[in-house]
Amino acid sequence: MRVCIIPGDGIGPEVIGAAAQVLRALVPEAAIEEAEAGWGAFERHGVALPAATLAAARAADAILFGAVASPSHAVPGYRSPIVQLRRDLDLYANIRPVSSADAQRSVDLVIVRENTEDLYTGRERLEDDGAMAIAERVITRRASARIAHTAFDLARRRAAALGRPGRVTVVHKANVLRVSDGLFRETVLAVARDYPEVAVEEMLVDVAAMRLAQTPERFDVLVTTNMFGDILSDVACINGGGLGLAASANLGDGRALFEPVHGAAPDIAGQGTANPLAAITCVAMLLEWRGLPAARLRAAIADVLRDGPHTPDLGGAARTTDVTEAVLARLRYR
Ligand code: GGG
Repeated sequence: MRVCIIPGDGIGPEVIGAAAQVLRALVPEAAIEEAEAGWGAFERHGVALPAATLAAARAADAILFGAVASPSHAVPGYRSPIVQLRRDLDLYANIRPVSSADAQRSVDLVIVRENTEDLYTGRERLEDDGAMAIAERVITRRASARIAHTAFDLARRRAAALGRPGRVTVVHKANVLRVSDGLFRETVLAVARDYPEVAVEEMLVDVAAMRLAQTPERFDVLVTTNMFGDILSDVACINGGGLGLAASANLGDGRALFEPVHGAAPDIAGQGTANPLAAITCVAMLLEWRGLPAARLRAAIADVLRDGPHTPDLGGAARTTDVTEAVLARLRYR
């Protein structure tokens, strides 16, 4: 198996270093190749996603991506490398599972986010001598239909595995964005008719945000557009112990990139205190996607979550290396 690792900026190298150690321990024969992307790469090479990185990502069986820190102001020549990777590799489905870290709640949901279009196509411009900024929101029937199939297929598989009916919540704002979200809504509801055994409901994005905070147990699979999914998945991951534990998969047909949901966290970068468990959980998702066993790794992560050591985001004082070593130690003895 060829795995391309792209550590990126900030805490990306720290957590991807941990994930690579775990991957090497479980799959010693994996060929791991490192490639650059992000703000650091832009400063070194004048491009945030060098051609060599894109080529390495294309050639790999799977990609492990850390985090990038794109500036919030326009920088000539700079494009977000993760948004570009998702689009160039056609990784159209962003899968963000959340399950409750504490045994008192029974949250077990997955946000399925369309990953290639919406406001993230970068079609923005200034008009009126710079007095007006315009961003084009692109929603297509094709992308909406394929993300809908991803969500309903997932709900069907989860229902079979968990022995209970499946449900998909279609999240949109079609009461205001009548044309763009109107097309998304209509397309997803048409696909729903192919899955009569899966229940379907609609929810406005603002209501979904409130319910994800208030009653997350009620959700199974949510499907939504790119930006709503980006925001809602950060809200949802509060129920799974916070951003330090949230892992995600970006899936295309036969391709996959796995990344922690968290960003580059410049405030703690270089301190050795970043929580590596989201990145390590990405390794579990990668193995499962390849059809390889990941139960030992999942159990090791659960043990460390229960017994510690914990990094500061979980109330502990452990370092990234302590948590990584604890996971590796459990893998040795399991
Ligand atoms: N690992 C996810 C990640 O890097 N999140 C931050 C993010 O998506 N940033 C977009 C960017 O900086 O271009």
